[in-house]
Amino acid sequence: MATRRDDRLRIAVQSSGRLTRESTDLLRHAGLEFDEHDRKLLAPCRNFGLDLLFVRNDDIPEYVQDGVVDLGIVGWNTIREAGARVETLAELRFGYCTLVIAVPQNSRLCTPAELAGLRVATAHPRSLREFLDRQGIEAQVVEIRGGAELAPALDVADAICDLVSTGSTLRVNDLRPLATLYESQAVLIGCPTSLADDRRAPAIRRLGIRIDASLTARRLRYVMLNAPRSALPAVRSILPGLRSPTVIPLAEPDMVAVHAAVEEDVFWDVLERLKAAGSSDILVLAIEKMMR
Ligand code: PRT
Repeated sequence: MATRRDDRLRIAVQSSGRLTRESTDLLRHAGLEFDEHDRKLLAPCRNFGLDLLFVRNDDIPEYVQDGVVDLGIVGWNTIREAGARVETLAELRFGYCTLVIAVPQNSRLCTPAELAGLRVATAHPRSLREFLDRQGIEAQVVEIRGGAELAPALDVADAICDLVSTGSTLRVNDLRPLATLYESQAVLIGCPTSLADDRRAPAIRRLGIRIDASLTARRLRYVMLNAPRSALPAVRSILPGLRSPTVIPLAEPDMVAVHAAVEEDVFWDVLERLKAAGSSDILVLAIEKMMR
């Protein structure tokens, strides 16, 4: 366990890669002020007792597990692959991807069971072996550092196991998915020792509340609309899962204004239904922060 010199928290963030921008954006949106400089490993926050440590993605699970840092932002797949003992504190809703086994378009393989006796190239050997063991498939795992998609064309492997987000890398390389191992997104992770440490836990909780408020605000829209009072039951029934909306009488008799927060996932559907129920002058605003 690394010795820590002070009581400032440390959070590990990918230094340069797919998760970097959204990780730092999230922390800024949670109200943290810091500067990023090229080639600087450490960015101290000016308004919170926290230092950002910019490191390689694959190092983050171990740094968090060993207490080199208290917190980290990393893809869930990376923790799973590292087998790290860390606590997942929040799902961050970016860095979405799926770990799949894929084969050449013209392959005769239709099921993962048919991989028995064949070679699968991957940079995710632990996840692949776990999957093969669970399914009782005896295939050869060919460990590579990257560029798995080229392995079948180079006759290094018969199939690959790699992360997919848009699917374009598979398409460009004439591959098709055969099986899905798991889905992943970026997560906030914590070191179990730091979380149990009375000197660190309160600050971690405060930071967690800020990040949560920021995440909640990001997935909600504030909707304001006008509606005939007679349409109120229908309008309210369209705004499910939320606490009772705010209803304000308007100067025009029999008209009310309704204000409510609506989940981004169902946002367009809800808007169409509100309109069909007789709502008008629908105004939609972004929410800066939201604490439940
Ligand atoms: O460079 P560093 O050492 O810091 O790490 P790294 O090379 O592992 O980082 P990076 O930036 O490639 O990936 C960081 C994390 O982003 C991953 O651990 C995942 O959690 C997440 N992520 C999300 C992805 C993808 N989507 C993704 N599509 N990571 C990699 N890919 C690759 C995939 O391996 C394949 O080569 O993108 C290609 C497929 O993409 P599509 O869009 O064509 O399907």
